[in-house]
Amino acid sequence: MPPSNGLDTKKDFMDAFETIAGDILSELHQEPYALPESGIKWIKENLYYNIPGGKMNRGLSVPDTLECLVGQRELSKDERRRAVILGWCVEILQAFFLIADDIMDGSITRRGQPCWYKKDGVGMVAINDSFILESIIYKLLRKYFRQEKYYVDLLELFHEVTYQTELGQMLDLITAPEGQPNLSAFSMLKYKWIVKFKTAFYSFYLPVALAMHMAHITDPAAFKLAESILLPLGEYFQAQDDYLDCYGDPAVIGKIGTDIEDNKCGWIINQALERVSDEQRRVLEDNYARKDPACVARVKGVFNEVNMKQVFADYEEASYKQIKGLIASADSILVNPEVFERFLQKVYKRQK
Ligand code: DMA
Ligand code: MG
Ligand code: MG
Ligand code: MG
Repeated sequence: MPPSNGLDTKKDFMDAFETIAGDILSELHQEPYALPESGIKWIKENLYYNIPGGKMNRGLSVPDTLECLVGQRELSKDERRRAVILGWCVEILQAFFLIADDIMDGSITRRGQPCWYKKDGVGMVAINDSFILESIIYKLLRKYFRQEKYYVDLLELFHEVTYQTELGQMLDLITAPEGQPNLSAFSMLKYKWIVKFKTAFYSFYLPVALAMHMAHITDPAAFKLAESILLPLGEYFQAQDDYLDCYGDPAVIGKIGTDIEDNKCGWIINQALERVSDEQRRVLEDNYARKDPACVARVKGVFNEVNMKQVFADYEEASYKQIKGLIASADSILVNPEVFERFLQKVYKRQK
């Protein structure tokens, strides 16, 4: 029996991180890099501080999905090892985005510790550190996949998904100019575009598409099918993230919410705007996007008045049903629907 979802899987996954970090650091010791010891120490800290420590759902889902796609037969040791490497590449991509995201969002904590840029002695060096993490993805792909027929597919996929995420982050940021609330610039339509691009492609489509390449799936219809389920799932996931930003427990989610202060076009504000009176709307206009706890409290007060907790609970149920429906009607010859079902179960009603 292949280890499915259990502790072994997680332990194997963590062990592989040591190998990856070792690969990267030992290459930097040698020519042509011969990186001075201070640089080696810095990169080591960058890797260990920023890459592990999350839920690792994205990374773990690459070997998990591959196992599902090959069906009855067990993964070979080599297949599993390489699926795990691809999983870490997704986690590294995520770490790269998060370092930059925390700077741009002015966040304080991440995964229960100070954001990297907030650490003493790091500051804006963090910008370059995020670029280094991105470059490391391509080092690993080259080392472990260069001989594969699908190597170029992996490269193109990482490049495209990175571009998509950056476009999403851009629209997220320009729709939230600092200190200048303009609630009429928000809409659910814009929201959906932002979250599809900033979150859904890299968090949900990418890990599955990587496993599909490893399983030698080449039919474009199979990739389209995966997208048609995983993008809506990603939208639901980001709505949860937005909800938790306001209502989650920082001790559980590992980060302190900043969306109200940051003027974000998030799920809660868009849903609230569809339900407020003129008077409540004025309270939102006067208090949204202000870095003052009293203003944040007034915004949350209006959210409570229009019952956003219940609105979210209803949305969560509706999303679950909608995605269940998408999975049920998917062509199971193209992709084993179990792939999507596992993802859905991982995110449904999550608290962190
Ligand atoms: C997350 O948006 C998107 C990316 C690409 C990191 P966010 O700022 O809501 O994320 P978080 O709540 O984790 O800061
Ligand atoms: Mg953020
Ligand atoms: Mg952000
Ligand atoms: Mg968030």
